[in-house]
Amino acid sequence: MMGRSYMTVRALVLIVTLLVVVEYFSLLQSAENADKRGPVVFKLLEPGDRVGYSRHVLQVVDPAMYRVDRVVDKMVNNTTTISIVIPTISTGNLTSVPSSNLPQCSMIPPNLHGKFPVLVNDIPSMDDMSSQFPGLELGGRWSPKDCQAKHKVAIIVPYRDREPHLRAFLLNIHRFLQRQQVEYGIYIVEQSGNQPFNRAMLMNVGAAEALKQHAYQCFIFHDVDLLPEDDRNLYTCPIQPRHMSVSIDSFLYRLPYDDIFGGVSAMTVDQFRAVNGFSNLFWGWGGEDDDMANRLRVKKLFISRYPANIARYKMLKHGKEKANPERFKYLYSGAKRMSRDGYNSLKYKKVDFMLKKLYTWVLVDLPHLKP
Ligand code: NGS
Repeated sequence: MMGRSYMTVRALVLIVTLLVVVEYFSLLQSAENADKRGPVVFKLLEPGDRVGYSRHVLQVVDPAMYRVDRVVDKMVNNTTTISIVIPTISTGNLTSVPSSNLPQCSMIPPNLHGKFPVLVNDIPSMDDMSSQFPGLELGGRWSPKDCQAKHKVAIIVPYRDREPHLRAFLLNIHRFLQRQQVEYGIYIVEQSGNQPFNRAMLMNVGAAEALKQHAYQCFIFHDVDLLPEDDRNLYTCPIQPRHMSVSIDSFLYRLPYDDIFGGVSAMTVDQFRAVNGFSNLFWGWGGEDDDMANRLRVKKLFISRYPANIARYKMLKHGKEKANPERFKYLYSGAKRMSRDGYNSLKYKKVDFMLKKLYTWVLVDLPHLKP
């Protein structure tokens, strides 16, 4: 009798333990679609480290790193110097009637080259380069002259202190985009000062500034060091958010993990608004793109991709950046915060703004915002 009830208690303890373990793993919502092909490997990923295939970034880190133990109060700069920017997002209509008499551009642009040699040597000065693109309007804007573009795209580039990369980027991207017959503008959003780089916040600023200027339909968020190698990789507005930099030469043209959304990615204005843009809290390298992937999942949006043999990029060489030690904490708690941390809480001080020949330049001071 005693033996039987002892067994029952043991069985109950076992069941409760199992339930706790199951609950714990289900809380790791970001890893919900764990790769079926292999066991989860926990390893701290440093900038530039490459690991085997994983579904989500949280599969390659120690879970202890993303527990929220304490919220560090790092707070706010003098708000009187900061312009609060909560622009109304105008929604472009992809099916709108053309406003000119030109015929609509064809779905498949006629002058594509496919794979083409990316230019990385002997990049001209900005002035010399400008004369290579006589069709550009001020601010690095362009639209096809003999047809009505189907897509109005703002290319948003978070930037600081990489002038040679910027020249190479501009030379390649203008040539590339003009073959694709999209209407576009290039926005270089530069962070002033020496604080850690806040890529995501710069992208929010870029979206706000671009929409103040024109009724863009979508954004392509673009690292300055990535140069597309194949012009069939169309920079059009996506149906579902599109991760564009699928295969990069320095990663041996392999996707590091399935939910990656960094490098180059495209979202419509509506999709961007639905997820409240990017988090403003990621200072330093890493995690902000994974946070966006989580936001997309919460809003039931899916990451789409072109085939890897087309969505190919060359990465320009640069040193490793310092990883943000807090990225896992903010990543793990991101879904809870997304309605109040993002585009609707964005603040920045616009230090300078200029419509240059090859691009629109926005120089900003970014404040630390409350989590
Ligand atoms: C992950 C980062 C992402 C980053 C990706 C690829 O580990 O932000 O590596 O980086 N996530 C975290 O650190 C949480 S790359 O090798 O391209 O520099 O985009």
